[in-house]
This record gives sequence, C-alpha cells and structure tokens, in this order.
Amino acid sequence: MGKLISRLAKKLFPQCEVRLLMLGLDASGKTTILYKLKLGEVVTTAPTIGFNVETVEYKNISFSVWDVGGQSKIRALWRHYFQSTEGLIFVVDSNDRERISEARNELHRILDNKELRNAAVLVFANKQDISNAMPASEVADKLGLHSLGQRSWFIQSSSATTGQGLYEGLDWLSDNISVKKP
Ligand SMILES: Nc1nc2c(ncn2[C@@H]2O[C@H](COP(=O)(O)OP(=O)(O)OP(=O)(O)O)[C@@H](O)[C@H]2O)c(=O)[nH]1
Ligand SMILES: [Mg+2]
Repeated sequence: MGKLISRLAKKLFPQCEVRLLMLGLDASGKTTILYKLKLGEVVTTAPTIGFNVETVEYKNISFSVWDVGGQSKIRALWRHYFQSTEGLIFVVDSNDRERISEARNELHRILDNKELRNAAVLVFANKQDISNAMPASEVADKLGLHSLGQRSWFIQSSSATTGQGLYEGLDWLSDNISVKKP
C-alpha cells in the first residue's frame, strides 16, 4: 500500500531534474561534499582520477551531481562534462590562500566556455571549520565574482565535514535554475 501511494505520488508530482557539475582545485572538498549530501556521512576520500556521479533528492528536485577530479594534469578533462550543465558548483578550499588565484583563473577559464553560458554558479567557500579560513566575502573578492556581470551566482560558506552550508547552497540552486520536468 505504501509503495502504491509513493508510486502514485511520483506520477502526480513528477520530480524535476537538474544536472550539476562540481569542479574546483584538487583537495578543495568536492568528493567529501558529494558523499556528505548523498549519505549524510563524511567518507574517506582519495584524489578523484575520473569522476563520481550521484543523484541527490532534495525539495522534490533530483540533482544529478557530477564530481570531477581537480588535479592540474587532469583539468583538461573538465570540458567533456560541460554539456547540458544547468548549475556549476565551484568548490574552494578557503584555507588555501596560496592557490586562491589559481582557483580564480580556473573558474574564469571554465566560465568562458559557451556551453556554460546559461549555467548558474554556486561557489562553496569550503573548509570553514578551520579557524583561519578566509570568510566567504574574501573568497568572493579574490575569485573576482563581482566581475561576472549578468551571470547568476552565489557564494555559500560551507564545511563538508560538518555539513554546514551544503543545503543552503542547494536551496539557492533550486531557486535559481529553471528546472525541467522529466
Ligand atoms: N577540515 C575540513 N576538511 C575537509 C573539508 N572538505 C574536505 N576536507 C578534506 O580535504 C581533503 C580533500 O577532500 P576531497 O573531497 O577528496 O577533495 P576533492 O576536491 O574531491 O579533490 P580531487 O578529487 O583531487 O579533485 C580530505 O582530506 C577531506 O577530508 C572541510 O570542509 N573541512
Ligand atoms: Mg575528489
């Protein structure tokens, strides 16, 4: 009976589907975020060589989240994932002051791509649980987000290990992506 009701509910209120691409420098926390959202747990990660993809259900939206490895020698592969992306999640290690300009360059290089011209951009200023982390406002300045013009963007401070901020980020995406019915 329960199963029948849930099948009926799915028919009556079909879920919207959204494709999200999650990029950022290596060790920024992408895979940790993905599995914190999917499983509610902090998993032990190794550097991602290819990609991980998981479906995260939230607010009657089915987010399919593509998490692609960020090591410098495999960043050339990112472009193969651009097509049909409705939202880009760009993850920054807010404690990594040395590489924030590298993160900025990568973000702008990604956004120069035509295939992403309509994608909304959510930046996670991640690792906020570390005491000396840059606040989100500083990360936004250093990434040059204010120069993105017409682009719809938002920065959310987060901690993948505590879970802080992750669903707030999805809230913004769900309000700022024109979702399609399957
Ligand atoms: N303190 C703290 N550590 C984090 C946080 N998020 C991730 N980490 C740690 O940072 C390291 C790298 O995390 P990953 O999720 O593997 O990073 P990634 O962005 O997927 O890296 P690549 O797959 O190489 O691109 C791991 O040791 C995580 O436990 C966070 O919010 N706070
Ligand atoms: Mg990874």
